[in-house]
Amino acid sequence: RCRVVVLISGSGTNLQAIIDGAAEQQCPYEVCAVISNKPEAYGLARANDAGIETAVVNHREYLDREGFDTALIEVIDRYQPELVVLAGFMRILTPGFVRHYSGRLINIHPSLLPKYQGLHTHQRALDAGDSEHGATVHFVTEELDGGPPIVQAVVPVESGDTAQSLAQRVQVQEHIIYPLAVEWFAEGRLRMACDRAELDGHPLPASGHR
Ligand code: 3YE
Repeated sequence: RCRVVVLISGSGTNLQAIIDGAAEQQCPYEVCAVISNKPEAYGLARANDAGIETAVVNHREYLDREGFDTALIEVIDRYQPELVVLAGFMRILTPGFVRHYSGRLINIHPSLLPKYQGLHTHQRALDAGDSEHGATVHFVTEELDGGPPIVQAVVPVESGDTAQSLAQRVQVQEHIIYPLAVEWFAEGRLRMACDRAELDGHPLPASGHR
């Protein structure tokens, strides 16, 4: 089975969806470790409950971004993962880190990229009066939330929505598309080639289309 390491900073609901996926019959991946930059992250308890190894690499204990990322690489690579999954991991990664895992590092972002890179995406979609919002799984490149998209989920914005109600609707879909993307990768169906994602050898739509 494809060895996956998951990085978290918080409650880990996407982590839980990925753990639940791994428990299904004939799942092509296994979560071999969960690593958090925050010692108090609830996702660590989720991993423990599932019998998965955990580690903390606390960014506050490092002088700079390079030092933190180097330490993180060292811990991740002990598990020899084929895929590294960011699941609510809230640190911007250095070019060196991104290069080290190029083509085997993915993230989920709560917007229909290329719209709303960065933070506060649900409020920004509401403020813009968008009728649709969603989430995007993408390969991680140097540019924050700028890497090739793999799969998007679209949800309607409903009248009376708040950032919280909209976030909830988006998260239901995140928990479907993230395990799906991990499965595709584990089955050898998903690649990053020349800054494009490919599924079964066919290019996936670049950012800006879907
Ligand atoms: N790094 C690169 N490219 C990417 N990290 C993530 C995706 C992604 C990436 O596509 N190079 C919040 C936004 C980061 C922020 O500014 N974080 C601060 C720390 C804040 C904190 O610790 O609470 C920082 O300085 O990194 C994953 C998503 C990152 C979101």
